[in-house]
Amino acid sequence: MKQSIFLLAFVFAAAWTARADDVYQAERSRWLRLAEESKPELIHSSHHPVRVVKAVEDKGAYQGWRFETDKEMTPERLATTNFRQLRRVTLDFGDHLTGYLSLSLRSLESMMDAPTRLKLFLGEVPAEMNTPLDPWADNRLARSWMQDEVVTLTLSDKAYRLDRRVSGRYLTVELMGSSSTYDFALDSITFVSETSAKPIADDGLLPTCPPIIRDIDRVGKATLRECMQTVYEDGPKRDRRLWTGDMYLESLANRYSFQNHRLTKRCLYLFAGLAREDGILHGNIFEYPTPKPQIINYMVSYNLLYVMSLLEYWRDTKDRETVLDLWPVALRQVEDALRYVRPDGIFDQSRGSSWNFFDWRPGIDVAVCIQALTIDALRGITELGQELGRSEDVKAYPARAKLMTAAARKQMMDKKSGLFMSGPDRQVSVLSQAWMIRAGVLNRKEARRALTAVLEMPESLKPGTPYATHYLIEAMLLAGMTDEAREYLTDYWGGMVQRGADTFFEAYDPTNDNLSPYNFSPVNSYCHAWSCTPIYFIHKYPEVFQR
Ligand code: RAM
Repeated sequence: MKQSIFLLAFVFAAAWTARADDVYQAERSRWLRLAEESKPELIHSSHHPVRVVKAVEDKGAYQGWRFETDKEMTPERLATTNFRQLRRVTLDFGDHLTGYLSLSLRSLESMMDAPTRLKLFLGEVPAEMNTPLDPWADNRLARSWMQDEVVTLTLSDKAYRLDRRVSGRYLTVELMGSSSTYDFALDSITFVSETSAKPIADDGLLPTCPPIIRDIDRVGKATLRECMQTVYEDGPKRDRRLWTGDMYLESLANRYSFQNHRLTKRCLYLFAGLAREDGILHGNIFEYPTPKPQIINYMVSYNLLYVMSLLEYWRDTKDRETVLDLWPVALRQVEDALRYVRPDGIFDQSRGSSWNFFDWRPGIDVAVCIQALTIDALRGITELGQELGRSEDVKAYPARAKLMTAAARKQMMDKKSGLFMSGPDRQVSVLSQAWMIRAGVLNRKEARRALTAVLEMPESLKPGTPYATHYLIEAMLLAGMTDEAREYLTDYWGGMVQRGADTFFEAYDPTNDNLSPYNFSPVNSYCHAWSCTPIYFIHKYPEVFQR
């Protein structure tokens, strides 16, 4: 008895201390309620296959595979064809969709006297559906991200809905087992798609806009539409979660397209409501069954982009109430970043365990990038503080930014070439220059010189994702390299369009089709939020991209 009272007291005390240490204790549940209240309605629409296709291995096609129309079969004919004999078919829905798949088995003159087992495989791009998946190597992401499902249907003439939300354009159905006397056809193949992005009537482009830019804008919007669910997802096939870095870019593209600022508000509140007890944010969040953070991802780089997202949300909405409400969260992230900054003004990554993500390019050194982003966030939060009437909270930051700027120039920049060199091996990457330009550490002339040189250097590390490329384009525009920015954007994102992209890919390198952060390109996401940002550039700078 005595022992259990003691235990109870201990548990109570522990819980109390935990709560007392929770810096957002008073706000957490309200923040999560506000997030819930800003949850958008999903808009549903039904789709049916537009054609039956055949896979063709073709060295000239993206990743070596393409689909061509099957001349002998159509979706209509499929509905009366005996699938017991056909056994396998690939269908094309004509567009990238996210949602739920259903179908039924239609009896053709005989009765279903045994269950029917099918394999359904939904994919985003042709190669994904034509590359053997097994054996699945240990160093890859989970095998179960692949959307191949074995299902057993026990009733004929009744719609079967696949439980799992899927995302893609192509569907292969394969017969795995059925009664040898049961003749049936695949019928009512339907994809009910969902998104929270309301259709936009006008593409908002000038009549002078070149066709390739129109295409890039259209594919960018399709990408964002697919990722705009009840949060800004990163990829609707994979990873289906909210990441700060992706949210930041999606919210910029949202400004020039769907303009759903309530969704941004929801995401900002979700991050805040699920922050650690010491006030630091988690890099990503799962929404279902109830919102939860993935606690392994402590990312100062992404936390600083939360600050920048709040600034952009302010610019979009002037919603003082929300921004002031989340102001302590923004300040806390900046304070945490400053914990890494040595007295000499250098961000020292060894002072903590942050994963400072900037690109998936193998071997990228991010010391320069995180230095630059911290400077940028100091400027961003100072601007926001001043606009909110919170100058007092940010009064120390301009001097910190100045110190970090001087330190970057002194310790990270090579005087002769004018290039930033990152880490102990003095790595020269495009991204280091891009982030320093964004942070305003280089003037226009220096910026132009650095970018021109680094892009020409064969040995410099180039961006490996559209995420990283976004910051390169931004830097080019800041450096006044408008022709170069237009050309790069057109080549890079236009390259994906020319390779058949319905939506923009998570990882893309025009020189390496099979580039994959996960050592296996089929598990890449081919509709990835962070890749939709040409929308932002095309509409923000019409004089550069639309004339
Ligand atoms: C991947 C996803 C996501 C990104 C993180 C850092 O898992 O592509 O979009 O933000 O990495």
